[in-house]
Amino acid sequence: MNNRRSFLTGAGAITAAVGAAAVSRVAMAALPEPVMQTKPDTMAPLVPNTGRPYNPVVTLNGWTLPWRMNQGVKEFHLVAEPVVREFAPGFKGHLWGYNGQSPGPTIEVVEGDRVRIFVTNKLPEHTSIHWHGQRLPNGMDGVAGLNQPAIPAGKTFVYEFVARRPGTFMYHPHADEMTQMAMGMMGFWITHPKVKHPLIDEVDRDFVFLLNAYDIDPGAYTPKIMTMLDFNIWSWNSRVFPGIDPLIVRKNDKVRIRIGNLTMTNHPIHLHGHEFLVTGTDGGPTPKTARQYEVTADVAVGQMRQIEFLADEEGDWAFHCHKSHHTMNAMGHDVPTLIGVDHRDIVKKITSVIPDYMVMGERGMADMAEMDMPLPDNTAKMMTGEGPFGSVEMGGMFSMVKVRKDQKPGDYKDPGWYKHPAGTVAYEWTGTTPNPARFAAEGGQTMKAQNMPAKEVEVQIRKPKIGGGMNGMKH
Ligand SMILES: [Cu+2]
Repeated sequence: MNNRRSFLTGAGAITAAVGAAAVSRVAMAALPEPVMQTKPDTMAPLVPNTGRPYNPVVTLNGWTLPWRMNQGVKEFHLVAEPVVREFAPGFKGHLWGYNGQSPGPTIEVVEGDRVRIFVTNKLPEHTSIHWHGQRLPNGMDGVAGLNQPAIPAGKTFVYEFVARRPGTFMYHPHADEMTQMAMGMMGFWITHPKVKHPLIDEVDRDFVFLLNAYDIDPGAYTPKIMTMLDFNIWSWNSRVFPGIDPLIVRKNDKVRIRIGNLTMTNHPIHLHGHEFLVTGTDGGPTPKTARQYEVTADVAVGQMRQIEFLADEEGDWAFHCHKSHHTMNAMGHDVPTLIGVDHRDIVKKITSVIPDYMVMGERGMADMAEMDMPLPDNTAKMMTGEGPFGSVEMGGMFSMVKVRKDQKPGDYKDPGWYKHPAGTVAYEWTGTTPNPARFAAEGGQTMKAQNMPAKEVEVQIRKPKIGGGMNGMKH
């Protein structure tokens, strides 16, 4: 990431885009030039060079939107538009987003700032932006039909308000919300405190990302927008592991991570190796007396959680959603559990008719990570990510916090894999392995070995459903 630190000077990655034909050039001339981002990389923090100073955040696989000061007003320009987002190498989605990416850029302001946001709509339908969690005049709240007319395709609207309270917020459309959020329209908003706040600590690293989810069939590019529950792409900032960057910190850094949830279900976010405090929610900083140490924080739908910890243990620490299906990539869910079923004979028979037939899961699903099975184009492997000891067998909402004592302050460059001191890695026992006495006392093995004679196998027949919707038939 280090070589991208120069992005403020416009080196390569960021380009100013000319307004689409749909927006009148005269109107565009008065607007701040929209800044676009075409890469899914984690950009260096945007250090403010105008306006009030603050300690900037790092958006995981994202960036902060530059602004211009106009007579004391901080002006931003968001462009709602179709985008192509790389979820992970080899897997791209055709999404809707802002300024070239989904999610949109993070907006960072300071408590008390007067903010003016130009929103240009380059979508094929109307939109609006709701500034989730903010105190603002009712007419700026962005609910189309209720607080304002929707922004028609091709038009630009202006939102203007004072960022009244410090905290972590989100933005998203409030017009055809189901479609537009399913397509990836959302972003983060940070209001930094103007002066030292008794409940907001200074930290060394401050990361932000959104939890989002998509339903994209293997081989397809566009999310299905009607899906309510059975999503198959569980992402952080529209990236899936191993496409999600690790969070790089220096040993003994105070670290803050702000997580917002704009999916349709809750996500228990779990950090290994450290305990954290939940220091803030959508409602603002958490009172100190209400904070308790946790290793998992549930982030419910529409919520934001801000966690803080001292990164005082070196290593590569897993950091992920604890719903195990959310750390997998695209998969079908209508798959029977076949663990323990020896179906070699059946496979032989089927492959004589269907040569590509594949059996999944007779020893669990871990084989899926190693198997080089043919996937449709544009499909992320279900479980993947190569670690120093083999496949990590994860996808979706998974990353790592990499804690290193020799990481330089402010350096976010990936240091590679942790080098474990000798004698500190779990190892294979090569001595004798007597049967546990407990099992013997119970009268023998509770789990019999493989290769049992067929006659001892008790087979549960899976009966076909009769006549479709007769769910009651299932046992
Ligand atoms: Cu989850």
